Amino acid sequence: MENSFVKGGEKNNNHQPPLSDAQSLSSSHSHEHQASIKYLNKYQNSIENKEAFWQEQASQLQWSKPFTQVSDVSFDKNDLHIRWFADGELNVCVNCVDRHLAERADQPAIVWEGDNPDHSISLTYKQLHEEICKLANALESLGVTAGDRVILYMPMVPEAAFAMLACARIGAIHSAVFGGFSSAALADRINNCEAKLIITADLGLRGTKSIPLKASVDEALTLAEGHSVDKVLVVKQPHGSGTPAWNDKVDLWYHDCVDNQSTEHTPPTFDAEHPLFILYTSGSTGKPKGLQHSSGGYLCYAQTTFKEVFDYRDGEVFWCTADIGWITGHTYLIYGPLAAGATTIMYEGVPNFPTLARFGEVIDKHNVNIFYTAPTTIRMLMADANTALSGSQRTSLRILGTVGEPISPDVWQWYYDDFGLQQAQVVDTWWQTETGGHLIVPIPDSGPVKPGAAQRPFYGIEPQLVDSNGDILEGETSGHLVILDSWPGQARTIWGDHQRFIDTYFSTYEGMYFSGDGARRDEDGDYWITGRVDDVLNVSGHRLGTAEIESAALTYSDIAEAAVVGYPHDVKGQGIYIFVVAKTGVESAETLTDSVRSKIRQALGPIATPDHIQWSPDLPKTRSGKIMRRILRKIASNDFAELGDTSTLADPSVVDKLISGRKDLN
Ligand code: 6R9
Repeated sequence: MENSFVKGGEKNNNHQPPLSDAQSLSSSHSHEHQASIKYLNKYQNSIENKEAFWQEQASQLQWSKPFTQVSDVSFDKNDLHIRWFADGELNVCVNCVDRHLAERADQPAIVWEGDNPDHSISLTYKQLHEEICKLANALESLGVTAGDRVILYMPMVPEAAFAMLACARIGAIHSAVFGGFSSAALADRINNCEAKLIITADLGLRGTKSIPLKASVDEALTLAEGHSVDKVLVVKQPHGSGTPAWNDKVDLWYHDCVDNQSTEHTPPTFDAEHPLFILYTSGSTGKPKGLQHSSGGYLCYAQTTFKEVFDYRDGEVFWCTADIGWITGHTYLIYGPLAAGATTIMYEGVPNFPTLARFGEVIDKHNVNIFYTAPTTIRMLMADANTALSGSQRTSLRILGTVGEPISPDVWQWYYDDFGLQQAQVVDTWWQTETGGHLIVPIPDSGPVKPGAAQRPFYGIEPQLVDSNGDILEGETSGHLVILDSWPGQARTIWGDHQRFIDTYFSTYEGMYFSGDGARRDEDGDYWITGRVDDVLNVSGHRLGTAEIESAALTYSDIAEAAVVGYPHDVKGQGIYIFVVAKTGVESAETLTDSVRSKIRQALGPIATPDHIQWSPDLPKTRSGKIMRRILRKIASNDFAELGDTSTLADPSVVDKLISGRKDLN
């Protein structure tokens, strides 16, 4: 991509600097904030000639059989279907690895940085290809065939990347489950997708903590009664404890299956719409949803956004800190960078091990040019900036990305000024598990950047704001964020429940994809994401449904009712606050707080551990029995001033009791 932000690969200080503070965004300066003509032209063209635009992008993949139709899409809830490049055939793994061998066999594809600062491994495209072929052969010899589901419950080790790509190679559908999820959450996913095989490790390592992954898989298989798992492949970690509990009928060591396999494997080809992976994410109701992504459209979108949004240039080193258990770890740790022939860093550990200086040290050690992380991590670094910035120069940085939650202008500014030394452009990328890749983002060179704003639609993307009737709002305004038309990277369905897919995303506002987020559009037409408008929390950049946490609490036999809300949290963005009502007859309920907390942890995993548990004699309900969460959110946030109208409550006196209970907790 042609780009004047930095010319000819040299560092250049002539680019238009991002605005130095949020104040300078007043409307009197709005003429300075216009997006660049070049971006506007390209954007306009991508909308007016959408098919031609995506045809051009998709032609940058290697197709075994070219497609003749670009898209076949309807957002009508009575006829919902999303298909891109549907009669084309390709192999996703070939596109990420094999096709680069001619030119990049000896270029590092994945650089793995261990939890221990003395451990790192560089794998060239050639070596990556060999490892994937060996595993693909092993999976086939275990009877895994195209369309089978394979769960990956893995630490951030190279085998996790081999596993994703080997599945893609043989057409097996992978479903990565974050290692921080509990065995109960894993069991739900095993059953939901009817997994045939699980790939895991004996232990995971995060800082000084060991995570007993294999033991959790054992537990999950006990919980997932009648499951369909034949085999569990276990990667032996050098720091492993020796022999985990073992079931000879099911468990196999990864190295025993893989080491003697051939390093060659002839890749079959698959339809563009063949499912590549399922990834579970939380919604406002019920159990997590398994979003199903495609092969051709997803990869086209991953590659295009990776190259454009990070302005990737040949030979650069890219580091995305996300875990492969999340969508960011799929699109921008594995598929996007490898499709583009980049060098991608995979880091096993956590930001503060051995110290908070680690991220800077890793950036220097591997000369990282593009760094992509979450606001929660930036806030963590910022909270002890001296340590975080010590011991590293970070002069290799050219682009700094952020994702997962709104970034406040002060955090944005620190990221730009202090972490990036005012030399790297910040790109705040808004997107979702459902969208497959970036949708709203200040593409480098698309015009001046505003701290805290995701700003501009990516090429081919048509965002809009609507009111509660679904009427499109014009100009400077706030509303619910919808997307009017499809893009290739969009999820195709919810695994096993297409109706839920339609109901969740295409029924609130007819003919539009509803994101579940709210946003503001400013006088320049730039978007500012304000956060979820449904009952989904964003804790440290992770999505959690309040309903899931409530049902976990309700499995505790002494609890009659539970209501979960989010409240502002300095580092996590949002903290989890749970109001619980004990069953009649339960005495000194407060003494049960710790065991309720561990029950929820057990049910969902450590990321869902409540920050505050408040016992209350009752919850604020309307006369029709609906919990007024608006009031609970205010109370949890210690904001008692404007509780709004409480007259419709069945028992308004409950509010005072909640407030005094809140004050006692402080
Ligand atoms: C990629 C990812 C999606 C939800 C999304 C929104 C929030 C993500 C954001 C952001 C403000 C950004 N979100 N990026 N909010 N600015 N740049 O995070 O996917 O885990 O599915 O979460 O995260 O609320 O709806 P996912």
